[in-house]
Formats: sequence, structure tokens, C-alpha cells
Amino acid sequence: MNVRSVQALGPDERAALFDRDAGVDAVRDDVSDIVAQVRQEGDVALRRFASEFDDVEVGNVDITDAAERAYEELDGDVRDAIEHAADNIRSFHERQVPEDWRETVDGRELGRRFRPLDSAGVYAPGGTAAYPSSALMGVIPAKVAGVDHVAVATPPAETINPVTLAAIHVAGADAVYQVGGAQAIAALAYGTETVSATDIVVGPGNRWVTAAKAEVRGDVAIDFLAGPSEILVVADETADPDLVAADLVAQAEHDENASVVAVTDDETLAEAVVEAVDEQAAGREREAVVRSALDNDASAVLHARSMSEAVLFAEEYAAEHLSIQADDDEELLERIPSAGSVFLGPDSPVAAGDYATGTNHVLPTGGGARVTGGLSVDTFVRSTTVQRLSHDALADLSETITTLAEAEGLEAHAESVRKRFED
Ligand code: HSO
Ligand code: ZN
Repeated sequence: MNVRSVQALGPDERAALFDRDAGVDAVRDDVSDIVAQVRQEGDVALRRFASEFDDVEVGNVDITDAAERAYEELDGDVRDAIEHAADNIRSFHERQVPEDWRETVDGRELGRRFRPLDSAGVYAPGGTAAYPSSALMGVIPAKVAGVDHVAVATPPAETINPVTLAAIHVAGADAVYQVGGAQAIAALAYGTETVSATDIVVGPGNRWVTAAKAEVRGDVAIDFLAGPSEILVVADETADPDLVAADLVAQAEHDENASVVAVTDDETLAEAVVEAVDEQAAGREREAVVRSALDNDASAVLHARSMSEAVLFAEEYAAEHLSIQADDDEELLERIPSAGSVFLGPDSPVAAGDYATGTNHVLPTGGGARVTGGLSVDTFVRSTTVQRLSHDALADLSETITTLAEAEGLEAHAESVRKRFED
């Protein structure tokens, strides 16, 4: 990495930073095929794909009991950490549960009612990205929302990560299935003999999973199409370069294609961050992944001419994780409406939100934060509007309704109002 100036970024450099996508195009056709086979053949297709892709001969697809056993057998320290994180996630999400309301305005009683979806499917990745924390982040908001049936799919393996299984159990999942990849998304969306179909499918995954979510969207709801992890640090001269670098290296550890960016108006800080990143990458267990992420075109340390330029950059970037390490962080945040989750001040590393503050870490990437937030209770709730009119209230509105109905050529609409005033 070296320091580049925001102002001097060329079109290709800007595109690499701003046009981040989940990279699903390359696998779209294969994924369509997998989804179609699951719809046609159900469990038979799931077992065939497990053998073909995961090299596992799957007996029972349903492993709900194994999740409970994994929890019981789990080492005390990890179990305590999962429970501590789960408690914090639960209480933060409980604050999000919306309340029904009714209000009478000019004789019109109006309101909104919120009800949970009946069922939800959560994908919990396996392999090197088997994050027990993500299982908590997917299942807990759904259960807090009141979803009756929350099912989790996680890839089959000789030994499925016991910590992930235990986290799924702690989060309160109602069913757990050993099925991974695009076939898992298809099973949760359309159902098989063993897997019951769900109303919404959520959770992060590799590009096969993401492409499958794009494929089933419309038939079922999904959360959003998430790509590799991202962090943008907005820093001024008061920031500690070692801490900025530590947060960049942490998210770089996720994925070779992770996008880690810092922007500052202080050139000396920028130089120090570049140096610290290099030092901190050395000797990391996942050094190769970290280095690939730091060196890819979607990562950068940028020098802005002013904090205003840094703020404009941040808003255009619309980061999954936005860290602000600056004197007037609240004022800067005010000027950056687009971000998935925000971390303010030197003692708020992104890793704290990844695991344990209670906020959700399933967040929109690729600029999705311009239009949506991360997983929350809202994801699992539908709203209904309600109205009751008094006779006088209808009388007050009748002229407006009948005039608009006739202007639209919908005479029966107008008549349905007039009928109420015949005697
Ligand atoms: N930062 C990741 C979530 C995660 N971090 C899981 C650690 N484990 C994407 O938001
Ligand atoms: Zn992370």
C-alpha cells in the first residue's frame, strides 16, 4: 500500500473503490442449475451435492439434535463468550421491536400493526468462514421479532464446526440442517422432504450462496446481497495510526477481496498508517489473506485536502463499517448518512461490533448502505395499516374521494362512498 490523493484518483482507481460488487455474475448459470435440481429432486439433490461439493455422505439432513449436543459438550470459556455475546445481541434487538399504534385524526382512526413473518431461513457459512458469531446475528433478530420457525442451514463436513453448532443452539434456532452453498438457499426457499420452506432467507455466504439468494428473490424475501467485508476509516490528525491500521488489518483478514480504506486530511498520519499496516500484517496467522486484501485495488490509504473532502468521499463510499477516529466525530458523522454500522472514537474497534456490542454485523456492502441498513428486527416483521372512519369523517372525505375516483374513470369506487349516504 502507498498513500494516494483522493483528488488525483483516476477513473479506474475510482471504479475499483466504488463499484464493489459481490462477484456473483461468474457463477449465476451454475447456480440456476443447482436451484432447479433442488426444486425438482429435493433431498436426493441435497445428498448428491453434499457428496459432490463437500465430499460428505449425508445421512439425515436434519441435525437439530447435534446442535444441542455441541452446546452441551462445548468448552466453558467459549460457551460463556457465546452466551455473553448472545445476551448483548438480544437486548440490543429487543429495543427494535416496533409497537402497534392507533390514532384518531378528524374522526379517522388510523394505525399500524406489526406482525412477525411465520418462518425464516438463516445461512451459517462453513469452512474457513464458519463464523459462530454470524449464526447469532442471523437467528437472534428473527427470534426477537417473534418468528415462530427459524431454520439454519450450514454446510456438511466430516466434523461440522462445533462452536457454530453451539451458537445456533444458543441463538434459539428451531431447526438445523446440514446443507451448504446454493443448494442450501434453494432448500430454505422452496423446501424439500426434510427442509421446510421459509418466508425469508438471510445471512452472509460466498458468491454461490449470494448468487442463489439473487435467484430465489421474488419467490421468497431475502435480506440483501452481501459481498466481501469492507471498512472505511475516516481519521484526522488526532487518530493513532497504530489503531487505524489494526482495524484495517482486522477486516483484511476476512477475505482476499476485502476492501479496507482509510481517508484522512493529515498526510503524516496517512504515511504512518501505511507503515503500521505493513508491520502489523507481518506474522499474522492469515498473513497471505491480509496481504492480498491490502494489495487489491479496492483497498487504499487516501490523503484528502480537507476533512470535508474526506467526508464527501465517505458518503459516496457508503461503507459496510465506518470508523471515525477524529476530534469532532459526531459532527463528521452527521455529514455521512450512508453507512452500515458506525464506530466512533479510539476505543470502538470494528471487532467489538463484529462480536459483542450487540449491534448486528450482517450489513450491506458494495454501497448498499445508501439505501438500506443491516439485519434487524425490521427484517423479520411485516406492517399492516388499519383504518376505521366515523360517518362524519367519511362525509368530510366524500367529495375528495368521489372527485378523484371519477377523474380516474372508476365510477364504482365513487358509488361505494355515496351508498353510505343514501337513506
Ligand atoms: N466483519 C464481518 C463479520 C465478522 N467478523 C464475523 C468476525 N466474525 C462482516 O461484517
Ligand atoms: Zn469481522
